[in-house]
Amino acid sequence: MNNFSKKTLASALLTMLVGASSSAQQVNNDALADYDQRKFGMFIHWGIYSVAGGEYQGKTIRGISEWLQHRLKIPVDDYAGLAKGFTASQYNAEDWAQLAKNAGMQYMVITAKHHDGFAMYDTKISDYNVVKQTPYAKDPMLALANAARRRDINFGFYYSQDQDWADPDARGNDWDYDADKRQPQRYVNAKALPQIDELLTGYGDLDLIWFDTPGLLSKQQASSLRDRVKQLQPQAVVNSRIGHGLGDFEQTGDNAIPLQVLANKKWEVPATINHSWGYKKDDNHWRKPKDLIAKLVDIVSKGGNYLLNIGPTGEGVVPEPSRKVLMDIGRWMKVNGQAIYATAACPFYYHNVNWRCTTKGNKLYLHLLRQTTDTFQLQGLNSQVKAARLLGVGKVSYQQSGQHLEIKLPKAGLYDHVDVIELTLAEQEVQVAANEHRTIRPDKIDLFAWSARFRGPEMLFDWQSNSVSNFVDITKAGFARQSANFESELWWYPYGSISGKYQVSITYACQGQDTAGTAEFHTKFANWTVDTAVNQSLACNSADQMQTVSFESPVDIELDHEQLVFRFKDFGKNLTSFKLYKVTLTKLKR
Ligand code: FHN
Repeated sequence: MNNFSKKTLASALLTMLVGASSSAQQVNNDALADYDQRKFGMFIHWGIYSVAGGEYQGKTIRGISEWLQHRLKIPVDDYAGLAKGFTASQYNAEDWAQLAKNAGMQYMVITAKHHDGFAMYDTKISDYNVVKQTPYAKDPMLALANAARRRDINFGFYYSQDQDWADPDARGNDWDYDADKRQPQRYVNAKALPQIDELLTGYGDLDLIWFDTPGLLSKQQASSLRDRVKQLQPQAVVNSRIGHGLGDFEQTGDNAIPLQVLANKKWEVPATINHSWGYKKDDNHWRKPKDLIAKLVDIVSKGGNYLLNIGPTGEGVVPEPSRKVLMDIGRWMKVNGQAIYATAACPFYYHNVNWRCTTKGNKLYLHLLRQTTDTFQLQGLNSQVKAARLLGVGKVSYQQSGQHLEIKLPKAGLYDHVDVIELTLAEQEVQVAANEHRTIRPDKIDLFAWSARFRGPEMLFDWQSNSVSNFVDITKAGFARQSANFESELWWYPYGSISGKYQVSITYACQGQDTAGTAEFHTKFANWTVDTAVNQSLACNSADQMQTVSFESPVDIELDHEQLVFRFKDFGKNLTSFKLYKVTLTKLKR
């Protein structure tokens, strides 16, 4: 099939998936199909916050570095001083684009203006920009856009349309400006719309515009931004953080992966390699290549795209650990990218975190995340397997009897990356037994520690024990207890797939006479307010073996609960040895 017909077929498939509501919003289906096929992108957070790296006048903020100004309530005039340190002396657009290419990334999104309101391009709308305020004194964006395009990497801009801490009429800065006097329409007319126009007219063909934190803008204001994009660059897709349901594709929360396959709409997970988006000097909690490859696989297998972030310094240096991780992912992608790009979501339900799958026509790719024996068993496959091979290695033997498939692997034990088995099927499409189909099981749901978003930077996942450890007693660490402090929490995202009254039980290990503390499980709405919370003291034992404890009270889960959260309400003596394997929700009969 040539490229055009491939694109048209993909576009037709996506139209079927996305359905009528999107066509009413005039989605460019070819562009959306192209975006869907690319799967893996590079996000770049670069601004004058990159100069501070999370430190300002001897204070280090906990949490994400690009929020420095907001956390410390730094007046705009003082914060602007950071621009003097923005030299970009090592910035090399070709090198950044090549890094993305080597990592197997096929699109790129960079912050043209983050919440601080500082434009990282040559805007004529305000002098608060990289050309006028920094010693670098140039526009870094065109070179990057062109470097990306030369490598067939799609290119787009991030634009914070609602928060702008340098504008009295925008949302966010209530330490310099009086929120009551704010006139958002004036800001939209005078800054947001004209800047969006500049970005859409000055940098060639853009593939996407990535809005963020919709906040207070009205539907009419958000529509005016979207209309501008569609008039000036009809092929550019827009993410759902434009607000009011006006996006071409859905944005999950940051680092938030849905529990199960979501194949009825296109979506993307923006994610960090450490825990900050902007460069942060003290954030050395770099995720390992295996963890990130597994996340990529998990996301793509559920129908999403993965937008993975780098945070260069004010000199334009990509921190070495993130560079290294990306190179490792790239090596994996060279062999296994065929099981990622242009694939469709897995048709199976996932009972555990040991494997994920993707499909492409008559190919079924089994991604082995956690394999402890030398055979892999798959239940519920109704298609006939014609051939099986381990990508990068070669043929593997298998036995199929009815709906049961057993594959013999060349080695046993835990691998340090993800191995992929490609099955060639007799049918043009994978057939799955109804009882193994991907719909979430409403009666009993395992929330595995691995599939959660880890909120605290210190938390560690261990593939061997399949559990998360290193929960921090934030009161001891000397941090005030606020949400911004990123205490040790696990967040799961059901995306409307769970509702009802559930018994909560947790499977964990900890060692000693005392407790690990009082665990809390709670539900949250999209605005992050806690709805229902239940708690339970967690006893430890000398054997340090996994045990399951049920909470005394059940929890009510509603369809619009965005997050399900595990955390410690208070901290016991044995917290340091605590390891969480999973939280199980069992539906109670009414
Ligand atoms: O507040 C921002 C944050 O700084 C970062 O840019 C992320 C990336 O998805 N978006 C916002 C929070 O969701």
